[in-house]
Amino acid sequence: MKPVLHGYEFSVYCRIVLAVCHEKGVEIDWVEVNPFADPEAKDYRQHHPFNRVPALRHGDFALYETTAICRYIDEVFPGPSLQPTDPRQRARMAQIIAVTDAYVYWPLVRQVFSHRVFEPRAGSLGDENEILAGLSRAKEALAALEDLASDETHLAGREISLADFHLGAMIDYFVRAEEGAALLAQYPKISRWWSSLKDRDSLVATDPL
Ligand SMILES: N[C@@H](CCC(=O)N[C@@H](CS)C(=O)NCC(=O)O)C(=O)O
Repeated sequence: MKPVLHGYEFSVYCRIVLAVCHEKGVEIDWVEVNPFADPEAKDYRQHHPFNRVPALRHGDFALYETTAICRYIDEVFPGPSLQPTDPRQRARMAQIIAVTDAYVYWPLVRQVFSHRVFEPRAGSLGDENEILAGLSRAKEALAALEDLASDETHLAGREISLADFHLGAMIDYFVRAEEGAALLAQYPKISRWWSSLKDRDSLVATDPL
Protein backbone atom coordinates (compact mmCIF):
# COMPACT_ATOMS: atom_id res chain seq x y z
CA MET A 1 0.00 0.00 0.00
CA LYS A 2 1.41 3.36 -1.06
CA PRO A 3 1.79 6.05 1.60
CA VAL A 4 -0.05 9.31 0.91
CA LEU A 5 1.96 12.48 1.46
CA HIS A 6 0.30 15.85 1.88
CA GLY A 7 2.88 18.36 0.76
CA TYR A 8 3.66 21.65 -0.91
CA GLU A 9 5.85 21.52 -4.01
CA PHE A 10 8.40 24.11 -2.81
CA SER A 11 8.66 22.86 0.77
CA VAL A 12 12.14 21.84 1.89
CA TYR A 13 10.61 19.60 4.53
CA CYS A 14 8.59 17.75 1.90
CA ARG A 15 11.68 17.42 -0.25
CA ILE A 16 13.49 15.69 2.63
CA VAL A 17 10.72 13.08 2.76
CA LEU A 18 10.68 12.72 -1.03
CA ALA A 19 14.46 12.24 -1.15
CA VAL A 20 14.26 9.57 1.55
CA CYS A 21 11.44 7.81 -0.36
CA HIS A 22 13.57 7.96 -3.51
CA GLU A 23 16.53 6.41 -1.67
CA LYS A 24 14.32 3.61 -0.36
CA GLY A 25 12.49 3.08 -3.67
CA VAL A 26 9.16 3.94 -2.02
CA GLU A 27 6.40 5.31 -4.25
CA ILE A 28 3.93 7.72 -2.73
CA ASP A 29 0.67 9.36 -3.69
CA TRP A 30 1.07 13.12 -3.45
CA VAL A 31 -1.66 15.52 -2.33
CA GLU A 32 -0.73 19.16 -2.91
CA VAL A 33 -1.49 21.53 -0.02
CA ASN A 34 -0.16 25.07 0.28
CA PRO A 35 0.33 25.76 3.99
CA PHE A 36 0.87 29.47 3.25
CA ALA A 37 -2.50 29.87 1.49
CA ASP A 38 -4.91 32.39 2.89
CA PRO A 39 -7.54 31.26 3.67
CA GLU A 40 -5.93 28.01 4.72
CA ALA A 41 -6.76 24.72 3.00
CA LYS A 42 -10.15 23.51 4.19
CA ASP A 43 -10.01 20.50 6.55
CA TYR A 44 -6.22 20.17 6.30
CA ARG A 45 -5.81 20.59 10.08
CA GLN A 46 -7.28 17.11 10.45
CA HIS A 47 -3.98 15.90 8.96
CA HIS A 48 -1.73 18.46 10.62
CA PRO A 49 -3.01 20.42 13.62
CA PHE A 50 -0.38 23.13 13.05
CA ASN A 51 -1.25 23.54 9.34
CA ARG A 52 2.27 22.64 8.19
CA VAL A 53 3.54 20.20 5.61
CA PRO A 54 4.39 17.35 5.27
CA ALA A 55 1.78 14.99 6.69
CA LEU A 56 1.80 11.28 5.92
CA ARG A 57 -0.89 8.65 5.90
CA HIS A 58 0.00 4.98 5.49
CA GLY A 59 -3.12 2.83 5.68
CA ASP A 60 -4.74 3.70 8.99
CA PHE A 61 -1.55 5.28 10.37
CA ALA A 62 -1.21 9.06 10.27
CA LEU A 63 2.04 10.86 11.06
CA TYR A 64 3.35 14.41 10.89
CA GLU A 65 6.79 15.91 11.66
CA THR A 66 9.45 15.29 9.04
CA THR A 67 11.95 13.47 11.23
CA ALA A 68 9.30 11.05 12.49
CA ILE A 69 8.09 10.46 8.92
CA CYS A 70 11.60 9.81 7.59
CA ARG A 71 12.43 7.39 10.40
CA TYR A 72 9.15 5.57 9.80
CA ILE A 73 9.79 5.23 6.07
CA ASP A 74 13.33 4.08 6.68
CA GLU A 75 12.24 1.45 9.18
CA VAL A 76 9.08 0.14 7.51
CA PHE A 77 10.30 -0.20 3.94
CA PRO A 78 13.10 -2.38 2.59
CA GLY A 79 16.15 -0.86 0.99
CA PRO A 80 19.37 0.47 2.47
CA SER A 81 19.07 1.68 6.05
CA LEU A 82 19.53 5.43 6.42
CA GLN A 83 20.22 5.37 10.15
CA PRO A 84 23.59 4.31 11.57
CA THR A 85 23.59 1.47 14.10
CA ASP A 86 26.58 2.82 16.00
CA PRO A 87 25.10 4.74 18.97
CA ARG A 88 27.44 7.70 18.65
CA GLN A 89 26.88 8.10 14.92
CA ARG A 90 23.14 7.70 15.45
CA ALA A 91 23.20 10.36 18.16
CA ARG A 92 25.20 12.66 15.88
CA MET A 93 22.67 12.14 13.10
CA ALA A 94 19.83 13.06 15.49
CA GLN A 95 21.78 16.08 16.74
CA ILE A 96 22.46 17.41 13.24
CA ILE A 97 18.79 17.01 12.31
CA ALA A 98 17.74 18.88 15.46
CA VAL A 99 20.28 21.65 14.82
CA THR A 100 19.01 21.91 11.23
CA ASP A 101 15.42 22.33 12.40
CA ALA A 102 16.22 24.77 15.18
CA TYR A 103 18.98 26.94 13.72
CA VAL A 104 19.21 26.36 9.95
CA TYR A 105 15.68 26.37 8.55
CA TRP A 106 14.70 29.88 9.52
CA PRO A 107 17.83 31.89 8.59
CA LEU A 108 19.00 29.90 5.56
CA VAL A 109 15.65 29.03 4.01
CA ARG A 110 13.03 31.44 5.27
CA GLN A 111 15.24 34.53 5.44
CA VAL A 112 17.98 34.17 2.82
CA PHE A 113 16.45 31.85 0.20
CA SER A 114 12.88 33.11 0.47
CA HIS A 115 13.79 36.78 0.26
CA ARG A 116 16.64 36.55 -2.26
CA VAL A 117 15.36 33.80 -4.57
CA PHE A 118 11.79 32.68 -3.98
CA GLU A 119 9.96 35.98 -3.67
CA PRO A 120 11.66 37.59 -6.70
CA ARG A 121 10.78 34.46 -8.72
CA ALA A 122 7.18 34.97 -7.68
CA GLY A 123 7.36 38.62 -8.77
CA SER A 124 7.67 40.36 -5.41
CA LEU A 125 10.63 42.11 -3.83
CA GLY A 126 12.43 40.31 -1.03
CA ASP A 127 13.28 42.20 2.14
CA GLU A 128 17.02 43.04 2.28
CA ASN A 129 16.92 43.31 6.07
CA GLU A 130 15.66 39.74 6.33
CA ILE A 131 18.51 38.60 4.06
CA LEU A 132 21.14 40.39 6.17
CA ALA A 133 19.70 39.02 9.40
CA GLY A 134 19.55 35.53 7.91
CA LEU A 135 23.15 35.66 6.70
CA SER A 136 24.32 36.79 10.10
CA ARG A 137 22.50 33.96 11.89
CA ALA A 138 23.58 31.49 9.22
CA LYS A 139 27.23 31.97 10.25
CA GLU A 140 26.59 30.60 13.71
CA ALA A 141 24.64 27.61 12.32
CA LEU A 142 27.26 26.78 9.68
CA ALA A 143 30.10 27.06 12.21
CA ALA A 144 28.31 24.62 14.51
CA LEU A 145 27.74 22.19 11.64
CA GLU A 146 31.37 22.48 10.56
CA ASP A 147 32.29 21.27 14.07
CA LEU A 148 29.70 18.51 14.19
CA ALA A 149 30.14 17.00 10.72
CA SER A 150 32.14 13.79 10.63
CA ASP A 151 35.53 13.76 8.89
CA GLU A 152 34.25 10.91 6.74
CA THR A 153 32.15 11.27 3.59
CA HIS A 154 28.78 11.99 5.17
CA LEU A 155 27.55 14.08 8.07
CA ALA A 156 27.27 11.29 10.61
CA GLY A 157 29.99 8.98 9.30
CA ARG A 158 30.96 6.93 6.26
CA GLU A 159 27.40 5.94 5.33
CA ILE A 160 24.74 8.35 4.19
CA SER A 161 22.03 8.99 6.80
CA LEU A 162 18.81 10.93 7.31
CA ALA A 163 20.92 13.90 8.45
CA ASP A 164 22.38 14.30 4.95
CA PHE A 165 18.96 14.70 3.34
CA HIS A 166 17.65 16.94 6.12
CA LEU A 167 20.48 19.44 5.88
CA GLY A 168 21.01 18.87 2.14
CA ALA A 169 17.53 20.05 1.17
CA MET A 170 18.09 23.31 3.06
CA ILE A 171 21.64 23.94 1.85
CA ASP A 172 20.47 23.41 -1.73
CA TYR A 173 18.04 26.32 -1.36
CA PHE A 174 20.55 28.47 0.54
CA VAL A 175 23.27 28.26 -2.12
CA ARG A 176 20.87 29.48 -4.80
CA ALA A 177 21.32 32.88 -3.22
CA GLU A 178 24.68 34.25 -4.32
CA GLU A 179 25.48 35.38 -0.78
CA GLY A 180 24.54 31.94 0.52
CA ALA A 181 26.96 30.19 -1.85
CA ALA A 182 29.73 32.65 -0.89
CA LEU A 183 29.13 32.09 2.81
CA LEU A 184 29.05 28.31 2.50
CA ALA A 185 32.47 28.41 0.79
CA GLN A 186 33.95 29.68 4.07
CA TYR A 187 33.21 26.34 5.78
CA PRO A 188 35.51 23.78 4.12
CA LYS A 189 34.11 20.58 5.61
CA ILE A 190 30.47 21.44 4.91
CA SER A 191 31.42 22.71 1.44
CA ARG A 192 33.17 19.43 0.61
CA TRP A 193 30.22 17.46 1.96
CA TRP A 194 27.77 19.49 -0.12
CA SER A 195 29.87 19.16 -3.31
CA SER A 196 29.86 15.40 -2.99
CA LEU A 197 26.12 15.20 -2.19
CA LYS A 198 24.48 17.73 -4.46
CA ASP A 199 24.32 15.60 -7.61
CA ARG A 200 22.94 12.53 -5.89
CA ASP A 201 19.97 11.11 -7.83
CA SER A 202 17.51 11.47 -4.95
CA LEU A 203 18.26 15.18 -4.62
CA VAL A 204 18.28 15.89 -8.34
CA ALA A 205 15.02 13.99 -8.88
CA THR A 206 13.25 15.90 -6.10
CA ASP A 207 14.44 19.42 -6.94
CA PRO A 208 11.28 21.53 -7.17
CA LEU A 209 12.95 24.44 -8.91
N1 LIG B 1 8.44 20.75 12.35
C1 LIG B 1 7.84 20.57 11.04
C2 LIG B 1 8.15 21.78 10.19
C3 LIG B 1 7.46 21.73 8.84
C4 LIG B 1 7.39 23.12 8.20
O1 LIG B 1 7.67 24.15 8.84
N2 LIG B 1 7.00 23.13 6.92
C5 LIG B 1 6.84 24.39 6.25
C6 LIG B 1 7.05 24.26 4.75
S1 LIG B 1 8.75 23.95 4.36
C7 LIG B 1 5.44 24.89 6.47
O2 LIG B 1 4.50 24.12 6.43
N3 LIG B 1 5.30 26.20 6.69
C8 LIG B 1 4.04 26.83 6.84
C9 LIG B 1 4.13 28.05 7.72
O3 LIG B 1 5.23 28.40 8.15
O4 LIG B 1 3.07 28.62 7.98
C10 LIG B 1 8.40 19.29 10.42
O5 LIG B 1 9.49 18.86 10.78
O6 LIG B 1 7.70 18.69 9.58
